[in-house]
Amino acid sequence: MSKMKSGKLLVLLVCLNIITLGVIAAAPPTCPSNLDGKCGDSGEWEGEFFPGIPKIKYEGPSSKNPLSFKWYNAEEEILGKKMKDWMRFSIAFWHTFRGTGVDIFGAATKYWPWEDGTNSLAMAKRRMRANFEFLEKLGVERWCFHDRDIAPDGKTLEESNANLDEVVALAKELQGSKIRPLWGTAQLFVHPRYMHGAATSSEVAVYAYAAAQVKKAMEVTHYLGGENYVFWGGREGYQTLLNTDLQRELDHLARFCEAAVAYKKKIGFNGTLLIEPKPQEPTKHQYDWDAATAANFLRKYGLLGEFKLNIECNHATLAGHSCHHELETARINGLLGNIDANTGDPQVGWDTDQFLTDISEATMVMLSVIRNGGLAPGGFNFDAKLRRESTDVEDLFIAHIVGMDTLARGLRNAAKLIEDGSLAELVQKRYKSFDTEIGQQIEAGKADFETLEKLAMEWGEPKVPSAKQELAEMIFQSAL
Ligand code: XLS
Ligand code: NI
Ligand code: NI
Repeated sequence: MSKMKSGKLLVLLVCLNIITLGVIAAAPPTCPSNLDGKCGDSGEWEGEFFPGIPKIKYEGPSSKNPLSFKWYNAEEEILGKKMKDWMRFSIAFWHTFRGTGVDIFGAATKYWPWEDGTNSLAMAKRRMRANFEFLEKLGVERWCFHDRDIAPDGKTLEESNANLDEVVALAKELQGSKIRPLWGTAQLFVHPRYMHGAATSSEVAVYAYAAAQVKKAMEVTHYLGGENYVFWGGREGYQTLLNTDLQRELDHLARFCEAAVAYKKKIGFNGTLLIEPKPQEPTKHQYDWDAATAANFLRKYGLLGEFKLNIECNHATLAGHSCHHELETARINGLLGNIDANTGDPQVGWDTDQFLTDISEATMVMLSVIRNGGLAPGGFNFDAKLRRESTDVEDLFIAHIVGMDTLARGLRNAAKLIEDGSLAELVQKRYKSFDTEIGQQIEAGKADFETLEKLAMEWGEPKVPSAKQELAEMIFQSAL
C-alpha cells in the first residue's frame, strides 16, 4: 500500500503543486490591484450575500433540515464545558472564499455571485464582507487567513503592505467585539520568488523578503486580536538532496523561527506560534514531516516552549499515520496547539482537504482533545474545501454544518467512553504488571540490568496476556 502510494505520488508530483496553488491562488482571471479601468466593477455590494440562508440553529438529531445543526449545540455542556468552548471552530478564508474548484485538468467551477472576476482591492473588501456574513449566519466566531488571500499583491512590498492594511482595517471593523482570527499566517508558496522555499531558500534576498512578509502578517494578526500564528512550511523542503545543503537549510529555518519569536515578544503579541507538519506537497520532502519530526526540530534548536503544533488530519495520513497518532504524539510532548480539521480520501494519495464526516475518526480526534483539556487558545480550523462538483452557495453552509456536527458527535461519543470508563480500565489492566514494586522501580529509572537479569532467571519464561484489541474495538464502537 505504501509502495503504491509513493508510486502514485511521484506521478502526481506536478499535479499536486498545481492543485494546491489552484485552490489558494484562486484562479478566476485576475486584474492588477490598481484596476486602470480595465476590469469588472468591484463596487459596493447591495444587500445580503447569502439571501434566503437563515441563522443556523440547533434542531437536534431528528431534524431533516440541511441548514440546521443536528449534534452541535453551542451552549450545551459536555464534561463540564460548553460545546462551543471545546470546539472553538474557525473557517479558513482561503478555501471558503478563494476556492474556485480549479484542478490540474479543469477550470473553475464555482462562480459565487459576489465575485467579479478580478483580484482588485475593492473585490477583496467585498469578499471580506461576505466572510463576516457567513460567520455570523453559521454562528462561528473565528476565522483564519493568509495575508495574500485577503488582500492582493502589489507591485512592491510597500504596495502589498498598504493593500493588506486597507483590507485589515475593514476586517477589524466587521469583527465587532465577538469575532477574532483563530490564527493568521503568511502565504510563502504561491509567488515564484518562493520556488526554492522561503526561510530555506538558497537565495538570501528571498529569506529577507519572507521575513518581511511574516513580520507584517504577525503585526496584522496581532492587530486583529488573533490568538495564534501559524507556520506551514509551504515550500520549506527539497526536491533532491543532490543540490541541497540539508544542514544549512534547517539551520536557516531555525534562525527564522528564532527571529519570529523575538519579534513576537517585541510587539507584545501573546498568541501561540504553531508549526503545521506536512510530509510532502508541494515539495517532495517537507522539513516539518510529521509531529515527531517537528518536535525534534524544536528540541534540537532550543525552541520547545516557544512553539506548539497545528495538526492537520489529511497531512497525518499523507505521512502514513492516523490523525489520532499525530494528535497523541503532539499531546504527550506538550505540543498540541490546534487542529486543521479535514480528512483525505483513502483511494487518493494527496491533500484532498475534505470536510471530516467520519464519526469514528471524529471520536478518536475528540478523545485526544479531551485528554488535552481542550485546545484553547487553539481550536478547530476547517482547512477544508467543497468538492469541485459542489457548486451551490448553500453548499458552503452545508459543508461546514456537517463538519461541525461530525466533530460535535465525536465529542458526545468520546464523553460517553470516558464516563463509561471500560476502555480506560482495559488499558490500565494491560499495564498492571508495572504497578508492582519492580515495575515502579523501572519507571523511576531505578532498576539496573543486573537486578533485572536476576529476576528474569528467577521468574523463568514470562506468561504473556492477550492485548484484547477486539474487545477495545467493541467498547469503542458501542459509543458511536
Ligand atoms: C496546506 C496547508 C495550509 C496551511 C496554511 O496544505 O494545510 O492550508 O494550513 O498555510
Ligand atoms: Ni492546514
Ligand atoms: Ni493541508
